Amino acid sequence: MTALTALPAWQDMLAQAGRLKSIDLRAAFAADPARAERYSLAACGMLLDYSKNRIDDAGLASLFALARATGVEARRAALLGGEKINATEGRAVLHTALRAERSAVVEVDGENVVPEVHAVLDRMAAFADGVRSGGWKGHDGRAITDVVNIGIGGSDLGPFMACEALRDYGASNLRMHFVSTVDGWQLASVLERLDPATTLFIVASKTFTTQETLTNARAARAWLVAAAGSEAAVARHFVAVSTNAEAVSAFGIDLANMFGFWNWVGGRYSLWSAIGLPILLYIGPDHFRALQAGARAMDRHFAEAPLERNLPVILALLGIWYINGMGAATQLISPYNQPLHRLPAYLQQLDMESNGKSVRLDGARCDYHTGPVIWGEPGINGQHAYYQLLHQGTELVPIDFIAALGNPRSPAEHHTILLANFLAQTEALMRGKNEAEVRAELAGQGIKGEALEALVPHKVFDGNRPTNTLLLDALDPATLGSLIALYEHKVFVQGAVWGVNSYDQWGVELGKQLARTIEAELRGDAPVTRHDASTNRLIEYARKALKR
Ligand code: G6Q
Repeated sequence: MTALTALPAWQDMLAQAGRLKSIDLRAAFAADPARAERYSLAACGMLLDYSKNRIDDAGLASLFALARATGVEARRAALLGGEKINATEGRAVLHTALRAERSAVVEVDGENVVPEVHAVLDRMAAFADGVRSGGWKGHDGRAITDVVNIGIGGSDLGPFMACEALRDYGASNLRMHFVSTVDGWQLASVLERLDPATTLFIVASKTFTTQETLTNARAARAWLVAAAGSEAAVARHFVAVSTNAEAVSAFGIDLANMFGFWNWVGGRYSLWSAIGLPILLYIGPDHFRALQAGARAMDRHFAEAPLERNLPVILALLGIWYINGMGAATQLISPYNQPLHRLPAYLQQLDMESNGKSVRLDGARCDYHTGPVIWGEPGINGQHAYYQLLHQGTELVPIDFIAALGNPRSPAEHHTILLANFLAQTEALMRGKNEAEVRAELAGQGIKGEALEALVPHKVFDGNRPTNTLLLDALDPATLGSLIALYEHKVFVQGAVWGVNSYDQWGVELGKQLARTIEAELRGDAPVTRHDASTNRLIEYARKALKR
């Protein structure tokens, strides 16, 4: 037994979940007219209705008791106080300091980091003003029309997601592009549409050693220099975002064009830092500040609201309820607003890289499940694709339904249909359709006898499929900031209960190490023998194609 599974609070939570696994939610709503109100919570420009979950007061109480027994509150204080809670890397975890007010004090090793955070933000804002107004000129004196962010993982997903989500706030004179993969197809397909003289590249890499990013950055620089006819053009068309000034300099980017951040910013938590430069360029400094203010509001809510009225805590505990108490292996993120189409991918990294761990901070192996598989697409497309499984499949899939009420660019005709579907799905998943209802419906269609009986089992919906409904007042910078921070803190709380380090990612290292060896073998001619038979053979097979 680990320190977690030995806890009476853990055992109690499991027992409660066992009791509520087969709750009849329809009956629960009928018996308690206040259920929806009691299990709803509004804060930071959003309403969470979590009443369509397999919960009751005693079940929830067991979850809050578990959070207290696992020291979530003390760990939250350690996170927000700048303690080095990323123990395996000896680092503080301070994305909250990146959005702290100018007057705030957040210390790392006895030093207040807030002034340097704001110094970089001010430089970013000044740079963005220049690019957005056309004051920053390309090498031939023309203004920038296209910005290409070259980065991967945490240096891509957040900025890409936020720029898409906030398209309604984007500068009309700037087009944003994101190049992440080392598949040269992606860079080529972006560059073929661009004019080098009006293109700005942001090379975004915390370490500035990431192979994919540097390979793309070198290719982009060669493309620019070939077109401009001079290396001097690099200074007008390349900026870097990194913690590694030496490597930025060695790459040939003037440090005057570098925006820094710090090792206490994790990649997947970095969009608030200089990694957010594409967002700031696109939506402008004021909207970027609003994005940060929204996150800060959620930070405050997370820090101050009692656990029982705390949005990230509730979302986190409901996740644990299904993963550990009811055997769910996945969590679907179902945003209905099209601009949120990259949110599932963003949350996939945030959650899976943070809590996809099987060893506890104390070094013991987890004897319980941790982070789920996060997946998703815009929900309305999902309805016409995989929702079949959600309604009638054998897997239990908890779902977060997310929609913004305000949607100025979508005509009322469209938005009403969108919201009707959004609301209908959570109702359908909760209430299902029982045999009696199916029989009555079929009879009403004139079907009877054997034909009716044969159809009945196929048309039954079990219901009791759990969903959270998150209604955003609007899809604006502040609410998006709050939404992102909500999930950041949700992931934190789950990691705290599970006792894992949510802030390292050693699991991405092994593949990178092996790729270096294989790259050399693909380029060479010697027989490949050092791997297993499968890998040896596949390398030689691929090598033949590369050499053709
Ligand atoms: C995020 C991860 C990872 C990282 C990328 C890019 O938490 O650490 O996704 O962001 O590997 O790393 P660089 O920014 O160093 O290029």
